Formats: sequence, structure tokens, C-alpha cells
Amino acid sequence: MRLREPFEVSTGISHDRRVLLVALHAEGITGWGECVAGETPAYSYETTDTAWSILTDLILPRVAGAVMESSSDLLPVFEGIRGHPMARAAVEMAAWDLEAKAVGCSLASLVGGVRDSVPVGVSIGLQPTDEALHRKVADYLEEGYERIKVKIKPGRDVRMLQGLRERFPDVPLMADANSAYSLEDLPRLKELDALGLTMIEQPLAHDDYLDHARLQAEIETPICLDESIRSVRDASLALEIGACRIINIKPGRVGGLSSAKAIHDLCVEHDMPVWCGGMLESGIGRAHNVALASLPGFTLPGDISASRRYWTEDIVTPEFVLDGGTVSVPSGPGIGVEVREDLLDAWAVRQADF
Ligand code: OSB
Ligand code: MG
Repeated sequence: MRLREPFEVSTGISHDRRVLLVALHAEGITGWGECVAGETPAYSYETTDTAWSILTDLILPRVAGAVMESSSDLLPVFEGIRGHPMARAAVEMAAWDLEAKAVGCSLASLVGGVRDSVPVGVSIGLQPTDEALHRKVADYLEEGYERIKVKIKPGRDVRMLQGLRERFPDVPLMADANSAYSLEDLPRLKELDALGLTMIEQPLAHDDYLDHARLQAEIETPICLDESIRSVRDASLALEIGACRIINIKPGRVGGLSSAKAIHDLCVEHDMPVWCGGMLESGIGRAHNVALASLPGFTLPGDISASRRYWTEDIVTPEFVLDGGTVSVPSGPGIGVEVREDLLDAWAVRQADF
């Protein structure tokens, strides 16, 4: 799927998403899941192709023909597969959708959601100039987004954010570094404290909990971890050592909705705010994110923008739309949106059946 505009972050630029979808069929019902792995191993070691391999060689042959009551019955299917949470999540989330449709309830209610709409923001990629960034922010505020996240990297950080803060003094702003810094950048990261950012997301390496804890002890801006949190154990470690004050939960990154819920529950127990991140999903992954974000602990706006922020045409109907800074949680069975099989047929480049 071609993005309406390229999305640039500290690690590179995306023009297209190679979306890997999983459909599980049972008793005449279909459950849908989306794998959030990227085209290159820049965000995580997983890619569309590694996930394809894990799914088609190992996971899906074990799923086909199995008798399952709920998504938790998938656990044996994942035995002997270390890592690859994005590949696993695609199947796990499809099973949740299938289960909700079989029961006849919405996915949101099955996962324990309590809200019928969720507050959302927009994540803006690196722009060539400050003027271009200011224009983008103004346009999104005009559209109704109430929280702005901007990508930063060395050379496009303190001064860029100062300019943004001057132009938009009262807008909730946050910055996402996608691991572009190290502790040597402490003086520069400290300068961000003057800007009143809601948080700085993943400033340091994806696997460096200790340095994040050291950094958090030195700066006032709350650190939010994204890439570092792949499981409830990672969240528990981060909580214990003070590596962050906020967690971005992406079900597709943490192995699925059960794991996402467990991280949510742990964070609620420890008064740590969470929000639902995004991975430039199609409407299928977005529907899962919206359902998750309806849980009570998701108190901060998510990176769950309207379909048209990403796509000329989304793969689901109805598309997700923005409504007063929120997105509505579908109330129909399962993910609550229909998959456009006409577009799937037209756009699919590879398919495997089990
Ligand atoms: O770091 O949150 C991130 C997109 C792809 C991969 C990683 C990230 C992002 C975003 C965009 O920031 C979130 C979205 O709108 O889907
Ligand atoms: Mg991020």
C-alpha cells in the first residue's frame, strides 16, 4: 500500500507498506490480523519477509485444522519459536477477531474495553524544513488532532522543537527519536526540559534499559519506551529500574492483544500511563489498536490517526475517521469493520493457504 506521503524517521524513510495479513477461517467466520513488521529491519529485526517465513513455515501449518476455544489455545502453536512477536501477533490478533465474531460481540468488549471512542493524535515524520513542519502541524490541528508527535534526530531536535513550541505554545507536543541518541547526548536532551513536552519517546538504543534509567534520572521530560518493550517482562524491568515513566503499547510489537493487555494491567497497577502506538497499519491493524485503546488505562492519546492520514483508500470499510480529536470504537462483531476483498484481490502480490 502506497502511503499518501513518505514517512521519514531517524532510521530511514518509508514510501510504501508491504502489509502482511492473516485470515483465520472457522465455522464460516473469518478473523483478521495484520503483521506490523517493517520492510527493513530498522525498527525491529523482524521484516515482512521474516514474518512470512515464520508464519508459513512454522505457525500456520500448526494452526490449520486445530481445535481451539479461544486465542489462548494458540500457545502450543508458538512453542519452540523464540522471538518474532510481530509474526505471532498477526495470528493471535486474527484469533481474537474470530473469537469475538463467534461470540457475537465487539473485539473491544472482548478485550475489556470501556470506552466507545478513543482520544488520538498524529505522528509527523521528519520534514525538510521547519516551515514545512509548521505547516503540517497547523494542518493537522485544523483537522482536529489534539496532540502532535514529531520525529526527531540529531541535527533536527532542540532548535526545531523550540521553533515549534514558539509557534504552538499550548499544543500537547511530544518527540520520538526512534533510538537516535546515546547518553553522550545528555546535555542536548536536557535542553528539551524547557519545552514542556508530554514525553520523549525511545531516545536511546532499543535494548538499553539501564541507560534509559540513567537518562530518566537526569531529565524532567518523561521518557516513554516503544521499541524496548516487547513483552510484559520488558515492561516489568523498565518499571522496576525506572527506565521510563510512560509506555507505548503496540499489540503488534508485543506478540498480540493478550500480551498488550497484560502490559496494560501491570502499568495500571503501578500508576504508569500507557497509550497505543501505531505502525502505519492498514485499517485491519488499526481496528485492533482502536479496540485495545478502549481499555481504561489508555489515558493518553494514541498514534491512531484516521485512515486518510495514511491512505488514499483503506482496505476496510467504513474507513476510520476523526471526530473531535477521537476515533470511534466500532461496536459491530469482532474488529467491526469489513475487509475490502475487492482491494485485497487487486493488491495482493503473494498468498499462501493452509
Ligand atoms: O516509532 O512510533 C513509532 C511508525 C512506524 C514505525 C514506528 C513508529 C511509527 C510512528 C507512526 O510513529 C505511528 C502511526 O501513526 O501509525
Ligand atoms: Mg516510536
